[in-house]
Amino acid sequence: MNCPETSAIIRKQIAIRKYLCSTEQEEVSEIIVGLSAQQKYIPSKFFYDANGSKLFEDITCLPEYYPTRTEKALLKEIAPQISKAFRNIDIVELGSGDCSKISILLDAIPFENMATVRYIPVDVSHAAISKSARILVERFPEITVHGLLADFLKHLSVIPKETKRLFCFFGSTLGNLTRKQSVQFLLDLKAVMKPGDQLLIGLDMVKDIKVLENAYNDNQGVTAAFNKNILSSVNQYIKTEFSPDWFEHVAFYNQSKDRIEMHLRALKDLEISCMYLQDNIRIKKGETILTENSHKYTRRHIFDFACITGLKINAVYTDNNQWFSLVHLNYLIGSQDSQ
Ligand code: AVJ
Repeated sequence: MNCPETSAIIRKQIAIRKYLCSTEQEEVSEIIVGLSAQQKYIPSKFFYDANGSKLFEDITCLPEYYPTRTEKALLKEIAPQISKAFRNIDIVELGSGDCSKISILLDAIPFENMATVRYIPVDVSHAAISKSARILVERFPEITVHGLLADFLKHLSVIPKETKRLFCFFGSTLGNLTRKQSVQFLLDLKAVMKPGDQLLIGLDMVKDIKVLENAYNDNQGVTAAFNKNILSSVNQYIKTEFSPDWFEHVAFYNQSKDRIEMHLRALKDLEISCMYLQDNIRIKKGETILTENSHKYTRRHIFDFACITGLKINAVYTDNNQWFSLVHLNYLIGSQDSQ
């Protein structure tokens, strides 16, 4: 498999463009701002260093963590319907991570159309993009991969526009944004979409609180380890010495806001020095740092999103328990005028 011809072909099929700036200044200030707020917080994207990405993969296999498994099964079910018409299309995946979800969709594309399909993963992790690009071109030799090393919250404008596109936003990643932020994000996304483009978005639904809370409080403590691991990411960026042992993992459902909140709760009074701050960071025993919001949705939210963006709901697919939904939206010709 490793002969030079093969790798030459693979190289031709894969291009990766980088749009992230190399300085870490922005990240440093995002963390500092969060730790200086009244309710201290750390932006959730800092979960995903190498160790955190691995722990997240472990989470997706936990018996309590239903979302990934449910979404994949659903995707497998609907893929033939959605993919049969794919020809001359760019499939853009926002926050692509490993390529396991997109593979399910690609698997259902008729073979004769495969060479007209380009896959555009957008992710902040170079490792994730290059690894998944390699796996995909091995598995689908006809396809072209055009990776974008970018933050989809900031760099939507760098996504190629020449061809009609399907935007995929799986995993209920939208749930990390507050309601206000998610509406703004969908409006930003709509603003780069053109008539003929489509959006396929995965959303975790409101359900029995026990099921929700168990999914974020697993028996093996993997979610707790994932939560505490964010501190090592913080230590890297702002050169602090937070210890995971000073905190306990807390995750609960906030019913008034339809979201799981994950926090790190201080087990004792803490004072942490940081070269970027004049004063020490002070945390009282029992005080928490919010590390993640994971919003859950109802049909009402889905219809509101469609209404606000002016995108047309083609279908809302859901599993028998209605635990997870895949929403397929179209940008219809003329729908930019109908708002
Ligand atoms: C990747 C943001 C969808 O909110 O369920 C899993 C991350 N956090 N367990 C989620 C997560 C704790 C996950 N998302």
